Amino acid sequence: MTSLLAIGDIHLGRTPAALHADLAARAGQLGPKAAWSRAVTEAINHQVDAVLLAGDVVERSRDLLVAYGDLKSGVEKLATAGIPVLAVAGNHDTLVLPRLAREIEALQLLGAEGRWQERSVGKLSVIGWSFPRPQVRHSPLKDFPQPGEPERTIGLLHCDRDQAGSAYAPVSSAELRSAPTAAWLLGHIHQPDRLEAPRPMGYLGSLSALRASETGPRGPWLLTWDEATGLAIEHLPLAPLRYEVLSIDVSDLHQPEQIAEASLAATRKLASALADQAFQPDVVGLRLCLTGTCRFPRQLPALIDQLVTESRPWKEHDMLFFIQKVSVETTLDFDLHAVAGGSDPCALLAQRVLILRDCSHEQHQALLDQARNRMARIAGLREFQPLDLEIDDARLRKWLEHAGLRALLELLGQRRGAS
Ligand SMILES: [Mn+2]
Repeated sequence: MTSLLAIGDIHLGRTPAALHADLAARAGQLGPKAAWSRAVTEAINHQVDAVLLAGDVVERSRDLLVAYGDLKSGVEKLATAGIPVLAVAGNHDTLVLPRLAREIEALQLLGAEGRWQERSVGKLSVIGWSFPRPQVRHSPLKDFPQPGEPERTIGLLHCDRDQAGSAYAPVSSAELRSAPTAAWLLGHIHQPDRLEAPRPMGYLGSLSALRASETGPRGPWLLTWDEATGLAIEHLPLAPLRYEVLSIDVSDLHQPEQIAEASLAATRKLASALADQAFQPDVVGLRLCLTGTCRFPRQLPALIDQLVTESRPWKEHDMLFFIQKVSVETTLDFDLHAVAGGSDPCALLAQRVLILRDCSHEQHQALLDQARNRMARIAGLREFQPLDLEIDDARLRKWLEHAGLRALLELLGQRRGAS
């Protein structure tokens, strides 16, 4: 049997973002460095034949020393255990990975200078291609060579799949499918694909969550091959930090305070599901999503603010949980069409919300354009320029609808004089 541990984007040198302030001191044990060290241990425990790195190993291409120590100690541990490391360079590490490969003997760069290169590992063969410079606008698969034994060849590539015109090695799914390999293990996109036998093909995903939006399990993949059964692949979600979306239906809640209890109950359920799995994260950042019909919409903004800023991490099943974000997807307890029927300010506002929701309405585009002009002026202010805000129609519509409904709730509340 031959086995490989395949690792997607590590981004050594990046510190985990969006941690709770109480956990700031532990950031170093929750980020890429810690996940890399766990992956090394796992590779040694499984006695794999090689570790594969699919690019973006380091965060910044210029800083040799930021990633050098951590990468080197892992690679050397693997070398001592007789496990070679094969890496392709991604767009982030065109300068630093070749330099690291020269400095660290056991680290082998595959496909330098943008030329495909094949290496045999046990009974398998790994073929890879490295970014020769930070931007490559053509598909590396254009000059993919015919491997000796395609049914035993594993392709390793950092690329932008199905994004024609991308500056990061654009390839199409069709190209990948028709290339003669037994598997494609890809780097670049941080959301892991569902990699499955008999022909695993897709993104390995980031080794650990680099942003709070990178939700769900993160870790390396264990690929095994034997003569009788062929390829098998398994995700090992060993990253110490994980973000999870928790949906909470608020329809049956009568008081705003009950949201905290509902969040605890949902977290307990998640915790016991995680406890049953082979790997548990140390820390879980919760992204609560409130759904259903809310009986106290006016109190929601203040409550959410409080949940995010005042709640502290708590422990369930030996894992620490904290609330990272709360988003509101609740529906209203009033009929927007009925409100829009009148002629008062509430009605005028409700009419515009309805126009926002109706793409075919004659005033729809004009409303968006008007808002874009106003927002572009603000986004263009020197203070906000680093945000590099892209104001596309979809985001604009969401922002406007959100603001419109919030104002409408306030107005309706004032009209009723209560709640
Ligand atoms: Mn990346």
